[in-house]
Amino acid sequence: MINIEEEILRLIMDADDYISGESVADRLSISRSAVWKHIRKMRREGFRIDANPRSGYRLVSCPDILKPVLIKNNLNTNLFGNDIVYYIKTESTNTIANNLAIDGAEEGTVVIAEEQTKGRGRLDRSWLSPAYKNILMSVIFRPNIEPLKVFNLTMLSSLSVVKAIESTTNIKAQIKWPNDVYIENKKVGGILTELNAEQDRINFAIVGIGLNVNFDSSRYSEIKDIATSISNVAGRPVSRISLLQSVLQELEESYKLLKAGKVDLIRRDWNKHSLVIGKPVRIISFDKIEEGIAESVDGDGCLILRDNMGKRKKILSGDVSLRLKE
Ligand code: BTX
Repeated sequence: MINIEEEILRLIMDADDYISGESVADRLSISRSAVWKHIRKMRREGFRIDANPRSGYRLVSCPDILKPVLIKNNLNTNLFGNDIVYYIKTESTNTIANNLAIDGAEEGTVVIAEEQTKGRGRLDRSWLSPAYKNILMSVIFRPNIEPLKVFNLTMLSSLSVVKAIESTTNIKAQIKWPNDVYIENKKVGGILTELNAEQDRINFAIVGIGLNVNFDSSRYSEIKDIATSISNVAGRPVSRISLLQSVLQELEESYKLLKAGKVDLIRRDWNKHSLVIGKPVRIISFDKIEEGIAESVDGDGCLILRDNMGKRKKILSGDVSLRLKE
């Protein structure tokens, strides 16, 4: 189904200068007054569009909202972001992406929301995010890997987020095993990977990414001591569109490596960005607490912990939380 508003926007975005209302109307087979009605609606959304009775319309500037047409503009990917599904408000982008994937949506489909009413993290935890401030997205993967190797998707996604933050803002970000992104020892983002699989093959996986961009986390008592946002660290607002485009581009690069069997390259890079490797940590699961040094992460995504007796232990990421020891 074509979205007329997005089509109008695409036409005025692609025009170097003014484009006449008549030409927009003709190309979309709608009336000139219908074009004008959509333009007024877009202006209310924050688009600055110059309207000149003789020359037509000219786009002056766009708001930082995550409409697909704005994300696709100058996006250099072949897979990730070909199909973008956009919600102003939804329950959880992971739930929507899961439903779309069950209905056969293509690999690389991205679901984006400005706000979630039931955003979730691991272990039934919730993910907080005010509307229009952050990035809330889910990506459909249909990888040809064994279910046991699904951690590779979490790994390449967290690495992509870190690289996107660095290339767009120059801010150094790190990865806290298994799925969190940190800046200056505070959580700035998280990855939630959910799997639909048979015993020996993956039907699809949904990778949900929550990233705090222009969010004042100090206003949320539940997380104010542990969370930060990119704008907090940068000291200025950051373009969510550029950041999201960069995440998609990085995902595309890393996924190419995964498909080419070069997962070791991804792991090496991921380890370089790790916040925990080499550090004393505490691993908390529902029935016990273990302490030791986080030594490495193996091919299945397990953390290799050297405990205080010098014994190596393999920790599964599934149901544990990791804390860095002071
Ligand atoms: P997690 O389980 O590691 O993190 C959840 C925990 O993080 C919460 O219990 C809370 O303490 C803290 N937290 C909640 N919100 C924030 C925030 N905005 N910033 C920092 N800390 C926070 C991490 O799970 C994975 C989160 C994935 C979220 C995305 S958003 C798009 C997609 N849809 C969806 O429902 N989930 C994913």
